[in-house]
Amino acid sequence: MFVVATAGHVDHGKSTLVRALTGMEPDRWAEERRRGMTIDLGFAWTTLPSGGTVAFVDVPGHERFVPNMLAGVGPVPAALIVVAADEGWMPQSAEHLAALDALGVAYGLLAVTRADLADPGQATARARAEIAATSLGALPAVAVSGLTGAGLPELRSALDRLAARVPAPVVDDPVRLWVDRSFTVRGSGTVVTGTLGGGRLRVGDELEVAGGDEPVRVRGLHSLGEARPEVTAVARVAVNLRGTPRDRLGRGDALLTPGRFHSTDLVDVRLTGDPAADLPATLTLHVGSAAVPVRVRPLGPDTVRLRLVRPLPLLVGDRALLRDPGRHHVTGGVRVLDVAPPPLARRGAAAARAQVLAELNGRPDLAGELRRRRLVRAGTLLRMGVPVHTAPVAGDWLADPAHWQRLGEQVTEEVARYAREYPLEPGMPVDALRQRLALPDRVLVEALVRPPLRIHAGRVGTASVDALPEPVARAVQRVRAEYGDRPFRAPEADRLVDLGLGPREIGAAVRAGALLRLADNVVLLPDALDGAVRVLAGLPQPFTLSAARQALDTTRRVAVPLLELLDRRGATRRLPDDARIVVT
Ligand SMILES: Nc1nc2c(ncn2[C@@H]2O[C@H](COP(=O)(O)OP(=O)(O)OP(=O)(O)O)[C@@H](O)[C@H]2O)c(=O)[nH]1
Ligand SMILES: [Mg+2]
Repeated sequence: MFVVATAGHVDHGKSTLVRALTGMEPDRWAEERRRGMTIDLGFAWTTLPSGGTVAFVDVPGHERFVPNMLAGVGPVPAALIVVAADEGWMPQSAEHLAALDALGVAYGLLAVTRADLADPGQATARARAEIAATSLGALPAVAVSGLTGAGLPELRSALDRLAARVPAPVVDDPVRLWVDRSFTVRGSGTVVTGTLGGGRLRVGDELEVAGGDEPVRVRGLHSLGEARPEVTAVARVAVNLRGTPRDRLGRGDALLTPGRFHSTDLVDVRLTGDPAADLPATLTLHVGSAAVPVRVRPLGPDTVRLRLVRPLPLLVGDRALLRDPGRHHVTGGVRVLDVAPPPLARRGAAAARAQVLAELNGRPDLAGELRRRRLVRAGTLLRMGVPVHTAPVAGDWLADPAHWQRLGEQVTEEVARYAREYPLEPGMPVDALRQRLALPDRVLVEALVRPPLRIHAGRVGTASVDALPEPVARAVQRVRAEYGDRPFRAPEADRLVDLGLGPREIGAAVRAGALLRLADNVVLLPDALDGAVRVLAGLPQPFTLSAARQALDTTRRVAVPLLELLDRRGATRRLPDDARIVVT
């Protein structure tokens, strides 16, 4: 289906033309028919000579109803610009064209109506000149009369040619259906309508409502007045929703593919067209069928930050427009550059941000996003509209390659520094390392630890036992063989010498997590700590040093530093009378 929105000044014959082409009444309301004026959007469709279908979104031309007009054209990729031969170019001809230009609409057709009342030549020439300067470029023009029907066959053929030029939508895209109308049908519940610009909808689909937290389910679909099991973009569609309260949804809301959009109230954008130097501080942002007041903070020469009064599901690259409702004036177009911009708290942050934005063009750019965000979840980028085609470094985390390499180097440095500061400990706790590197997720630490580093019992050590120099590994094995059944007896100093375990060898074994150093020349096997806690927990609490020594079957030389280490680890607590308890 080809969807086209009308545009043009009040009374120039838009609805008459749609009626003449389709035989349907676009002015749905009695008040519209009584006043002979379109107030809100109208919908009609017909078959073209090629056999294809064209659906019209007919908009009001009166200046008071420009917001309604914008809700209609927002999601529509093509425009039928209507100018009356007898009246020529008028203020809302210009304002509607400015809106189409701001939204970047690139496909259109000019219909010069009421050609039975005046020669269409002058109106055509002026309109074509005005339009040529916009995103629509040079447009084909057809002179018509809605009254006599003159020119309608030519217009139908021109619509066919236009439909053939409009690029095919991406049907795998996630759905973002901007609601332009909602009503209730007795017995069926809530129905919303909109122009489906990409993706497909099926009966039974689960969708999200932007800003809502409960999913909704598609109970039925209609397109062109018929029930359908599935509707593929581009299409006008009516969606019957299950379990949705009637007043929950209205114009400006959006139905979304779950998990694919993130609603944001802060965006950095580029102004398109001729941005005024003195932009008002508050304007209305029109995007899709939504209209939301925004506060404008200028950043660079053509970039601003917008704070929305209510969040919208926006993507990088979205086109939107800013309008000054007080002055009835389209201020300009915007292209969304960033939907999750950093706060500007520090001095100079705004100027630095302006420099970053100067480099952005609104085309989703994975490498650039990674460079700026350094670490980001794949799902977060997807919800910004940035396609992800690189493998995550851990979990669903993506990393800027240079940053990731720096982090890897920092891991080595931090673990070595920790080993120097706490030589008695078998490595740096993973969480301490995570905090030190300010990493948001533990899986990132785990992915950054590479041989010869390894994680053992929640700590990152500089080497594994296997990586110990051969003589040291052998000496550790012998300690294990000799002391395995007396885990709290430490080898005496001369026995350590016999085993070849001098201070350097012990240091290496400790860093590898193969030995636990309690004091100079006092080492135990690393699992002794847990064993000691188990034994001590079996004592009547609190217990004295002497009771602990006996229970552990060891000497003061081991018991004193062992208990002190357990105190530091929080496994035991020393009471004022020097007795201790096991902390459970
Ligand atoms: N003679 C003549 N009259 C026309 C033609 N097209 C529209 N009209 C008349 O012009 C008036 C306005 O037509 P509409 O179709 O309502 O105009 P519109 O552009 O839809 O107006 P809004 O929706 O209010 O912006 C009506 O009285 C129509 O009968 C035409 O081709 N020839
Ligand atoms: Mg009308």
